[in-house]
Amino acid sequence: MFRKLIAAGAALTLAGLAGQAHAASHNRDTFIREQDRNADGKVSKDEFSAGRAQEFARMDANHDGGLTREEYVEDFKTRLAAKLPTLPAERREEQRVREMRQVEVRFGILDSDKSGKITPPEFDHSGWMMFARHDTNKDGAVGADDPIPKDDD
Ligand SMILES: [Ca+2]
Ligand SMILES: [Ca+2]
Ligand SMILES: [Ca+2]
Repeated sequence: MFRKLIAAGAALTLAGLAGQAHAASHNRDTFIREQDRNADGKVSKDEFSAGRAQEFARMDANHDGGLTREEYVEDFKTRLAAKLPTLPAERREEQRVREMRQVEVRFGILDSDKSGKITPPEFDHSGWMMFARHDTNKDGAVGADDPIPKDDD
């Protein structure tokens, strides 16, 4: 049990670090914290849509409307480099290796047609899947009133 709790804690830390990882968070409260741009405690569809579009544009370094593996990974690397110093020194390298491995996996998932680029529809698809997952009461917004799915941590 204790061991399980520690594992859950580690997973949460990881989720927190991966936070702005374009895979909108699996954790409802993290999701709200990251996507609630007008700070009313809820994420509306418009808000989410605007935030995702902005995020995509930021990552699309050469502005060609697609995210290459390099653009996607470089953007993540920059943010990871800013966050790693907040971890205990002895855990940083391990965490870095793990997160870099995960970002590669995420790219492969997001690039669903394996064209080598994440297109806006692919990016949106994954985002809306996550939005729908969190909006458990199906009122079109994600808020603290949405019961957390049973399979969540
Ligand atoms: Ca909001
Ligand atoms: Ca690009
Ligand atoms: Ca809702």
